[in-house]
Amino acid sequence: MKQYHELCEYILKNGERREDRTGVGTIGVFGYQMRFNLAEGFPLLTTKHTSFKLIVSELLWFLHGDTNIQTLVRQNNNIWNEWAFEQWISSEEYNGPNMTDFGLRASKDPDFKILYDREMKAFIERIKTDDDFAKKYGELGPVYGRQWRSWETKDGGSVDQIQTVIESIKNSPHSRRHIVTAWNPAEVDEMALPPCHSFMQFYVQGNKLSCQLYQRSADVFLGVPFNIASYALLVHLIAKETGLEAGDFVHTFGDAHLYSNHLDQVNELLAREPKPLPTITLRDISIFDMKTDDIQLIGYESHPRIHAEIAV
Ligand code: THF
Repeated sequence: MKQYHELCEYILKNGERREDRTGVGTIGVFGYQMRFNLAEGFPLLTTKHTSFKLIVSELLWFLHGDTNIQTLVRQNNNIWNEWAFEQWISSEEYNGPNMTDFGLRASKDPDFKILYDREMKAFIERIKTDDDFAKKYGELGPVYGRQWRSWETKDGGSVDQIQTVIESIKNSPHSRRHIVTAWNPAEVDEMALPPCHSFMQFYVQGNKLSCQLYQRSADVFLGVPFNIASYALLVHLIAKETGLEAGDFVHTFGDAHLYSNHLDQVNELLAREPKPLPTITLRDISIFDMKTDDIQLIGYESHPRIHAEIAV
């Protein structure tokens, strides 16, 4: 995936140092665009192992309108744990050791990291097994799933943006209003994390369905490989539901950054030779009924995973 390597190289060359919310520090640029022709293969990064299973379970979680991490952790998907944990440790009910700034402290203090790992493990175990606890502390607020499937309206009703966009693609392919937005200004404050991939538009030309995403903030080493594959898969799913072929995925960025503790890893990745892209197959059922096993990745060959710490 030349496009991803070029993005990393562009930031290494042009990125400027910035302090950020997490305290880790980044180098970043503002404004960048990549394009993936999905007929050339499925854009799952080959220069480090990237878990397709995690990408599928997260996307189906969004598509099912779910906003509680219980569903994810029961499928061993732990990518949203930190944001639920943050809410738990700042609640009245939490009376364990002080976990303020756990992400930053765990990366600097090995003794604290042991303590943190233990608390996190106990938290996730409780989310998995205790439904009442999960209802309260596994909930991330009105994040992607809620906005995509049931954006709340003034009169107390709701808008299913995904269903609506599927209908508009089918009924009026050349419309310039095939929009889904997760950015709901009235509810941003209630979300554990305001949506990073915030706004998408679909586009039909001939029998090809394309999609452009506006991503306001992008963690290029950890998040972006997931984000590319996730939206590429979404294009395949919506194309299937509307009887079209997958066209281009256009990925547009606001603040695209590399965290300062990911730079060695980026250079290691850039030194690797890309391998041919895999493909995917979908079971012939409605995308709303799909489970993880209905989406198969074929012929994925990759270099080994490169570990990096997530900034919280
Ligand atoms: N916050 C930050 N700082 N970066 C992000 O990429 C990000 N996301 C989501 C929400 N907040 C974010 C969560 N997505 C991983 C990947 C995607 C994530 C979160 C974490 C991650 O750690 N990936 C590891 C593998 C993890 C595993 O195997 O369990 C990796 O090596 O790829 C972007 O939308």
